Amino acid sequence: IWCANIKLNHSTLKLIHLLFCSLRPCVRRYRVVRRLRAVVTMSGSWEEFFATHLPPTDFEDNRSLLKEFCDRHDRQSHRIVLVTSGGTTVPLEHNTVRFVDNFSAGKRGAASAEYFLEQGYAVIFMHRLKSLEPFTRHFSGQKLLDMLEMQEQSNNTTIRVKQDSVFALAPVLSRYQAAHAAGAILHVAFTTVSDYFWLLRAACEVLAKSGPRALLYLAAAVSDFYIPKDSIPTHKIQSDSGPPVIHLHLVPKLLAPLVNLWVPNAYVVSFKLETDENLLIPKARAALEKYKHKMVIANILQNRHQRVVVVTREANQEVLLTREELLAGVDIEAPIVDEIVRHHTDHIAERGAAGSR
Ligand code: PAZ
Repeated sequence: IWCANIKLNHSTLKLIHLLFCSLRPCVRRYRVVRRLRAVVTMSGSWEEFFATHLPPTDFEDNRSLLKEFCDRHDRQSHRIVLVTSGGTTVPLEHNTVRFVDNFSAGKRGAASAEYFLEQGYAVIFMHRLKSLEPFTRHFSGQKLLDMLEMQEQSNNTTIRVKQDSVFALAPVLSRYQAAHAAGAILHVAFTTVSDYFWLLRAACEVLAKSGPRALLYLAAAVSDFYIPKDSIPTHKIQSDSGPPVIHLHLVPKLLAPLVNLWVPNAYVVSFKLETDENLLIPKARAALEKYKHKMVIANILQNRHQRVVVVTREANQEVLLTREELLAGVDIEAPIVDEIVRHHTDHIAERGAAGSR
């Protein structure tokens, strides 16, 4: 006012104040509309994706299992975590002989699921078929068979765990049996990126009821590209007609509707994988800024099992294993899960308090 060299008397100032107060709800409504419009603009493509791609054949069975699992744990007010794990495929033919795949082995998701169970969470383990799974991951390849010995006496064959393997098998077996006896873990499997999208949305639909008790831990390596259904040939691509030209499209970014529409009260953790260290933190921060979820776990391909950075709005926190810890088989997922559980507890307290106000 002074800069503009205009003098306003008291009643004019009061009028301006009143005008501002009456505009405030409109400003708030404008912000909400702008946020919704952003989702709708982005949603064009995710809705189109679901409208043009059929659900996987076992979809209804999995949807019922998800509903039953979440209802049961909701009744007991348990925290539920959805862990996604492993890579998605992009088929090049409907009768699929060939497909585009990625590197993910599913170690991050499988190990994290075990640590969430230890912390008392009910776990939906949504994983790529045949990728690593909780508990069995400790005995992949020939490890399990190497632990056994067989004795044959006349018609009687006995198979036993070798004495020096008992110490390795017993603790894992006991945690496995406890989790299954308590019905604390549900496995659902996907293969293609389209299967993954359908299952993810179905899981969100049932998790929405858990409000802030739901935690989404999206560690799967989901393809950024796909071939729309209409552009995929039915039969095996033949080589007679020369090298094929394959046109990949960008997949819709489901994090936008997931955070804003499907599970708006859940604590959502996404992952960011890069190969260039210089891009890692800027891209993790850009994702937080864009999708407005709670946390990004940033990691570099080559050392992803030794170092991650936990990126939240407030800070970047490095989680690092020493070389000795890594060689001794320590899982970096243990401190990652501890950190997330701490943040999730705060989130439940905040949202719970907001709900009761
Ligand atoms: O599955 P894995 O243990 O071999 O690797 C884990 C990971 C790198 C897939 C995961 O930590 C991750 O970053 N997932 C998201 C990848 C992405 O940016 O799409």
